[in-house]
Amino acid sequence: KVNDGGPRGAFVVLEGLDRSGKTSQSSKLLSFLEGLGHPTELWRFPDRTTSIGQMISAYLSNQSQLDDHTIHLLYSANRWEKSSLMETQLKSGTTLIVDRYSYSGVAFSSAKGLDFEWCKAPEIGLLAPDLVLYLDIPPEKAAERGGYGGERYEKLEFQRKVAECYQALRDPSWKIIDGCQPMEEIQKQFQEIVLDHVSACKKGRPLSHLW
Ligand code: FDM
Repeated sequence: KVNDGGPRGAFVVLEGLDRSGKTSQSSKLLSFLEGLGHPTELWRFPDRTTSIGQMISAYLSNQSQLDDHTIHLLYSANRWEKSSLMETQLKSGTTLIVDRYSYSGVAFSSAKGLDFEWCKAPEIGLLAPDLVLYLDIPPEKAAERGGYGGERYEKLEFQRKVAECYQALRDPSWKIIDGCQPMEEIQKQFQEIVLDHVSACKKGRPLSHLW
């Protein structure tokens, strides 16, 4: 059913460590695509607006404690609860720029020591992005940018482990962009790559599933 290959919006995911610049770059991408007249929405995970998202938010701000497996499954459930809307939007021709997805899910939980394959399992069957843009920045550089807030994972030691886990997840289709370049430079590179995918999806490209 999903695999009909008709014209649709592109599903673009931005990944990277905390403070790598994903959030600024994703809003820039949104205005760029909108400016060209492409219907586009900016999404992010965790989506803190749902009731599952509120549980995640409370956990991240240390207002609640949850077992590592439990929080992992909540993150995954938070993606599953949005997945049919995601499919509808893509099929209606809307491009989705998504700030974090299953890759964050696996990288952050396996950085805590959970089994890598176990972490991947609940993501099986979710829509696969057309493009993963990885903003590559050394954990030390990210920490120097300051503004590591008080959230649970915003600690240098932990971010180092997350970087290693992202490394293990990377596949050759990912676009790795040097996150230490000036913002405008990154923006230009993003724009070019994303436009290619928007055009390809507009012509028709089947949706696929993880992993
Ligand atoms: N995070 C995010 C996870 O641990 N698993 C996930 O599946 C996702 C989507 O949540 F530290 C972590 C990554 C980050 C935190 O993300 C909140 P934002 O981008 O700072 O809201």
